[in-house]
Amino acid sequence: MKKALRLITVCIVSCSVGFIYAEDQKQSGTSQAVSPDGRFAFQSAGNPVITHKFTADPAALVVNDTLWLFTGHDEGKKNQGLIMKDWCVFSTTDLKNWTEYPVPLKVSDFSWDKTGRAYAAQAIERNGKYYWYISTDGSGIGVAVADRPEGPYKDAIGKPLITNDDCFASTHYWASIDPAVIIDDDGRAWLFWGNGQCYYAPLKANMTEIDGPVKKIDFEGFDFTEAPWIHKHNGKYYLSYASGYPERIAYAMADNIEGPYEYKGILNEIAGNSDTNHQSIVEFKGNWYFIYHNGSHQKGGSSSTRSVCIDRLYYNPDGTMKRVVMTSEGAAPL
Ligand code: FUB
Repeated sequence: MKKALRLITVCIVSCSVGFIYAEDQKQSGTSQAVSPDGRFAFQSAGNPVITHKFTADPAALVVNDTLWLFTGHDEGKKNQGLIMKDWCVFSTTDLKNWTEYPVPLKVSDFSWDKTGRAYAAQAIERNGKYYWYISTDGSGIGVAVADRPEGPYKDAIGKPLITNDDCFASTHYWASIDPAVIIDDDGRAWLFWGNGQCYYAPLKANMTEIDGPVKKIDFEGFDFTEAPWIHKHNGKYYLSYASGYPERIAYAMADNIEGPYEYKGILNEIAGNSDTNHQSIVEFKGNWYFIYHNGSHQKGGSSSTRSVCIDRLYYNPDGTMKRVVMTSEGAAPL
């Protein structure tokens, strides 16, 4: 009875500021709250950033003063294979206070998907629309579109944008995964993807059609597993990617988006608690961040129950990147 009264009091007080305080969802030293429209506010207490669910394959997008985080969602059991049915969206303005939005996109939203597996994805903004490139475990890469970063999203073309048929140097069924997208300073958009081989192609300005031949990245020392991510810094192109297995993150640099790329070394070591290690690299409010997943969740983290972490990324004076230090403290506060 006492407990019920306390809960009612908490609800009344919290509703007046727009959120219902969820007492039994408290993270240690942090608070969480659910709003009537399904938004979920929480504070991170370091790494992993998100502890109320398992999240993987982070892709960050900075829009004005907000960092939007698009993730996959591990729903399986510890070390028992991947179960991933939907994707998640989170936002923050300070890396400490986060909002999660109602599920914006499910793999079942793509009628052509036969795998039921919501693999890695990345979203980008163009002309006020948000394009979310998603992958499945073999049915191909799709693109969803929304008017707002938090969605709701819908399949933009009703068919895959890329299939295994485009992966001309691959024979395995999961070659067309892990899309990474960038809009270059000249306005040209590019899609990179792959497993075992790293493919790329230009996109039309409508962001929903390929605009040229599919090509493949190659350079000396390129041991590419999956998870390409392209970013630009001081006029140089950086291609980071998961290498080997268990995965570490390595990277290469180039003066042009199509290369030639030069291998620059390991950026993030094998996590040890997760076989995969999928990264996103962004500048936010003047600092650079390395956003990745590992299996460090203290309650059941593993290769199939992964969690997103954020740490700082630093450049050397010559433009190469310093090796990332994975921390428990994380990158917040700014
Ligand atoms: O999360 C599913 C798959 O595992 C991703 O597509 C890969 O990059 C790896 O993280």
